[in-house]
Amino acid sequence: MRIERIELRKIRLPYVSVFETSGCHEDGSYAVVVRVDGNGITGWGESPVGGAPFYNEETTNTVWSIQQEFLAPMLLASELKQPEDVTPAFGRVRGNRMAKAGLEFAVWDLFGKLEGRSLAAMLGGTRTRVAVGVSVGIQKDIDTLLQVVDAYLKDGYQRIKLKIKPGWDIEPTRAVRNAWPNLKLQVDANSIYHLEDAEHLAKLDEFNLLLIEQPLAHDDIFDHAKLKPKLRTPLCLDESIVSPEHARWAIEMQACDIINIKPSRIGGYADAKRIHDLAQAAGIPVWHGGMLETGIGRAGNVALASLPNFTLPGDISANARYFVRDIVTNPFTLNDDSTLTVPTAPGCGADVDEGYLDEVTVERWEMRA
Ligand code: OSB
Ligand code: MG
Repeated sequence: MRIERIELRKIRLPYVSVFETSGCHEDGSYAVVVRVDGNGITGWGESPVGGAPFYNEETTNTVWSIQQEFLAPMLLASELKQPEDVTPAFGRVRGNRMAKAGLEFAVWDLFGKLEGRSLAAMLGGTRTRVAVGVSVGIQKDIDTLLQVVDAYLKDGYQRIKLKIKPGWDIEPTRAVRNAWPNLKLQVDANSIYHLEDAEHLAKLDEFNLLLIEQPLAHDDIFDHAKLKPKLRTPLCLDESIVSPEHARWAIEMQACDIINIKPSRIGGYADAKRIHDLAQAAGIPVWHGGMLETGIGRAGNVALASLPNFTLPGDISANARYFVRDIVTNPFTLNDDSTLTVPTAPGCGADVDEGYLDEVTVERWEMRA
């Protein structure tokens, strides 16, 4: 089949609260929402990129530009037998994986609707519910942090991730661990430390954490391999794993115990599934990260997380944790076992609220074959 029309939108959708990490301050979604049409069917996707290049190199404007100048024409020129054909069609474009992912997602959604299959079924999902937790941003003080965590636990979330940075690491983690001795707890440094901080990071070992995520540079694998034997806490990579090759290198170098999979960071579901499969073969567990997605990306995340090697709870909270009103009419709600239910409808399962999407759209662009 051929894609006949591609539509891109920049949106501005405020978060319920500011989300702060060691490098980012996110007050809302600056995603690019993608619509593709072909064979009379519409597919939706999302590049859940930040407004600034503080997580990875991409921004709303780089995604916008690369999609318009290169990826959209490449996609319109491609004969697609299956959604997996999108990744090689974009093969000449280096990097820019969030830009690729938004379009690839939309093609999976379209094929799913065409074939009457859910995204989870197409990807090989084996669960009907996926375990999830909440990623808690850096707070102004420890009392506030304890109140924020308490509120999420009262909402029913059974796993908490704390964002850490120098000056906000050992003591906040200690405070949360002391307040909830049996809580499933993990931390994420978003690339802010250096190998010389190994001894400092080892102070986290006493808190019985599920994992520490991406302590060292966003593009590093080598120093993580040196850091890993210095920590008892399992080491997880996020930013550094941008392709199946990077996952293989990290596994062969023993740079991590666990991998965080975000399809947007990796350029799409097809390569995300490849990473899942090769980690599974190597005995490395994976879990599903998040990029504060709207309901479109979120539905796809839940589908992907239904694959068997996603054995730790994901950063895929219910839509209401992020937005007062999302751009879908069927938001996820948390089940009482701290899970979300995997969509079974054809495609990714998100029902886009086109009226509200129009309201939050700040710029629109389209291209026809
Ligand atoms: O590193 O996992 C991260 C959000 C934006 C950028 C990077 C990260 C995050 C999160 C949020 O931790 C997870 C979520 O979507 O809830
Ligand atoms: Mg992370």
